[in-house]
Amino acid sequence: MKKRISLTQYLVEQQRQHGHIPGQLRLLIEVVARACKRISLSVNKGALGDVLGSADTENVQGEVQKKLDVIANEVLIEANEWGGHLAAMASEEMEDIYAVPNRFPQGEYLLLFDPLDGSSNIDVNVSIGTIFSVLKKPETGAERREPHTLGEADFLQPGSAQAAAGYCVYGPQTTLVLTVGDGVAVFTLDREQGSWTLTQDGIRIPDDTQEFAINMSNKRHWAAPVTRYIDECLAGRDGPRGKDFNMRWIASMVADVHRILTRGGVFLYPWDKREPGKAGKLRLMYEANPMAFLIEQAGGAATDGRRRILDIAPQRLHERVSVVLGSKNEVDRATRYHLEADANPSSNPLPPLY
Ligand code: P6P
Repeated sequence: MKKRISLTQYLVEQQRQHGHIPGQLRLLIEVVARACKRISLSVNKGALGDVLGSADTENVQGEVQKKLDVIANEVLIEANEWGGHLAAMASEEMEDIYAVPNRFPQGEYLLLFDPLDGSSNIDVNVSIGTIFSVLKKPETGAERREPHTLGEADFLQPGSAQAAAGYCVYGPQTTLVLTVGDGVAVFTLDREQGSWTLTQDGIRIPDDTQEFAINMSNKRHWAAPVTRYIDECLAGRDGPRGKDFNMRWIASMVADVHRILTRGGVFLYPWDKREPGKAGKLRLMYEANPMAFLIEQAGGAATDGRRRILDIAPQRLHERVSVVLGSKNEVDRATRYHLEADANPSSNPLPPLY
């Protein structure tokens, strides 16, 4: 019987080998993992737990919240606010940052999350998930004189500054996927033990793929480089790509990204003409950045069609971004098509660089 390694043992051994996981970060990751276990219990109850349907409230994005969106957000806040590892949190479901209350000790980290991504799939029993990103609280000279009042600006760090990132997929299995900057590891929830068990480590995404993920119903709204890239995939072996492609679209980013981490592929959620002032649908800070960190740590690539996602300097906490991520050679090709179109603006009025 192969010895199973727990999440805690993995984190301790990673710290011994690479020194990337100080005590507060290890505690943070373990607390988030415990919160995901708690969320999984609510998700798995479904109709038996009165957790389906709408909460009849709206979030900062103007989206109607599902009951489970609100539950997952509360679970993450309550689990993380008292431990002394965090200074503040930010969530897709909350307009402003949540500073750790004064009655608790402040820690060195900032936690950002989409508590329940893909919630349109909740009521139809399709995989959904929690996405999280960890940043260091910025050092400020003021801290030496008086406690620094944390604000949104403290969160506005590029994705390359992340100390850790991960997601939990609530699907046929409940899996936690994590990186602290030394590769990508997968933990499966052992419901009998109630523990996270390492089931994959050192994930590698193939550089090439024959599978793309995009919401095809938006095709008429895309910019030309996206249309060019997808049309070539659809042309198959008789077209310029010389091979057939398959398509998958789960409409849960965590599920689509998990498939890509597991077997390769390319995921696109690009800018489109419906709302020209909006860079894309997905949020930079707590969707694109953590997923880009994971994808790059697994040997893949992630851009906004032009720039490396992790290099983007955020301007607002809830800002949106176009996303092209997955198998490196496909992301490079789609990105090249955008840059070629930029070089010939007459060929296609592209969105301004955000
Ligand atoms: P569409 C879920 O709402 C989400 O934010 C991502 O998880 C997912 O990839 C995308 O939106 C799905 O968008 O337009 O297909 O419903």
